[in-house]
Amino acid sequence: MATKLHNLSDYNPEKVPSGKGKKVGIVYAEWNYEITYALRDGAVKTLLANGVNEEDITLASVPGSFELIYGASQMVKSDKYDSVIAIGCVIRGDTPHFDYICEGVTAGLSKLNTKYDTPVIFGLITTNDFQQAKDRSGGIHGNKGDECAVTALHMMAQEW
Ligand code: DLZ
Repeated sequence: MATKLHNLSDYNPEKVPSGKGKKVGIVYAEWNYEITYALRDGAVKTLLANGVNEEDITLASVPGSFELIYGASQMVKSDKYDSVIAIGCVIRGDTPHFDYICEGVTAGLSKLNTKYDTPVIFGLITTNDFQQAKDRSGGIHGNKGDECAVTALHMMAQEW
């Protein structure tokens, strides 16, 4: 029996708010760069397609996903951005620290969201193997970078 593939990044383009005039910081990890670059590029493409100006998108790289906390924190504290997207990829097979890194990044980014007014979007892919990460970074399950961009657009458009 054929398995129905589900694009996890599916969204209704008619319901995505414009990002015109909005400033977005994207911090991305170099670890598993084949994946994180594809996620970053997906996020940039979707932001541009929805009205964000190229000069209003700032990219910053950090060595690994754990450093996303620091990078996102610096971006948020700078007060230059309307939202910050944090992109990383942790693969279970690669590290016995898998759970520690995932929990650390999740807790660190969550804390920023409750402490500061700039929304931080969670773009950390956590998978069992490389193929699963490929499938979610422009493969059969879409691109989580697109999804992060759409999330950022919604969060920036909302009157809180
Ligand atoms: C050390 C490490 C390992 C083993 N695996 C990953 C990974 O799969 N994905 C990732 O983004 N980073 C990994 N890192 C690096 C850590 O995130 C961090 O850069 C180092 O522990 C230094 O703080």
